[in-house]
Amino acid sequence: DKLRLDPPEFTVKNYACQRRTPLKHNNTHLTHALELLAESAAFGENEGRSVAFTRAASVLKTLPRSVQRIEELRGLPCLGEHSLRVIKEILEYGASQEVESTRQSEQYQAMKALTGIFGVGVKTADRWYREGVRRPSDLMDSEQKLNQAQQAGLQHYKDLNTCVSKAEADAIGVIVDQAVQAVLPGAQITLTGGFRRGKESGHDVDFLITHPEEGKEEGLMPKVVNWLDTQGLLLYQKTTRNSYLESKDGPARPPSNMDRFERCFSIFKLESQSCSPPEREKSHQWKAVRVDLVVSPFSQFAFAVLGWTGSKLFERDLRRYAGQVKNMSLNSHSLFDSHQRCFLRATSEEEIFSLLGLEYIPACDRNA
Ligand code: DCP
Ligand code: MG
Repeated sequence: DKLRLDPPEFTVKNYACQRRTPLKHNNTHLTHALELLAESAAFGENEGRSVAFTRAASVLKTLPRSVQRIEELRGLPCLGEHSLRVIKEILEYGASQEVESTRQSEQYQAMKALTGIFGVGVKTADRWYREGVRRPSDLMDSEQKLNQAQQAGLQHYKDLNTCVSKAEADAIGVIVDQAVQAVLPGAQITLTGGFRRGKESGHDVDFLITHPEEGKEEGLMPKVVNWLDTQGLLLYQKTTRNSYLESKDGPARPPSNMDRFERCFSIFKLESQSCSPPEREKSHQWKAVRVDLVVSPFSQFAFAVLGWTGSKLFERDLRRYAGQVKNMSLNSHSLFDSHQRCFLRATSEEEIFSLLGLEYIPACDRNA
């Protein structure tokens, strides 16, 4: 019939790293719904289902205009039966029953609130939920044992669940640069994560630190953290050491996808920017802000920037594409060619895309 003979309305490539995903798009009413189902699946530790909904949402983000009819989606990748059913319902009735009942459910709301505590993952939140915990305040005078991160998370719950603005991220950038220059002149810092993709707000601020002279960056993190701490700028910090071993012909392959840079998960005490000093006296004079610091050797810097810019789905698909299409193994340290059995060097993100045979996607279009 006629419908089948019509060419598809849109064409979209399969992997997120093969297409441009700008920050602003035309289908937020659909993507928010699918992302809520993805989140709920993640709360149920169903990663496959969660990624499937995330991928479906991501495809809709790349479309140049708002979807009106389900038929327009014919031929698009990553849209499973379940996602299509949800989309169809929203297009026809304005909302999806499954999405709305999930949003209202006690379990979803409790898991959302509990995983919103810094230091609390799905496993812990789920255990607490089964033990009757529903809100962060339920933890205040309960028997539950909290580790240091969770204690800090609970203490600064409100601030840490208030979005970080770009202005606040920039203010923290100035402080981090000061700290880094004080302990290692010539070191360079780069804003990564969502803010590098052009987001105007985020849940944390991510920085990558390096030094153009290879080796100079070794042991840098404890010094930076100590400097910040001495200035009274840290409410919490946990530093993990670099566990990555260099071998003769290149970086050794890490056993997992996790990267092994020197890393610091922290909570900054950011003095209020806008208020004048007398106003500051009155009430809240500072804000707790989550900051992630990562130190990379210069030789791995391009891979580190690419790996820490995100989005998470873009990263996932870059790695999947490298493995499935190119028989290569990509992580935040290196690119390994399994066929030639060697590491491929690169000094820029552009080079890495080119080694993967991909068109270069600028950071602002990696909002997959
Ligand atoms: N990342 C990673 N491995 C991790 C954590 C993060 O590869 N264990 C990457 C992918 C993310 C980026 O680093 O896009 C930053 O992580 P965030 O969780 O801070 O995510 P975003 O910065 O993208 O978003 P938000 O605005 O929520 O901070
Ligand atoms: Mg971030």
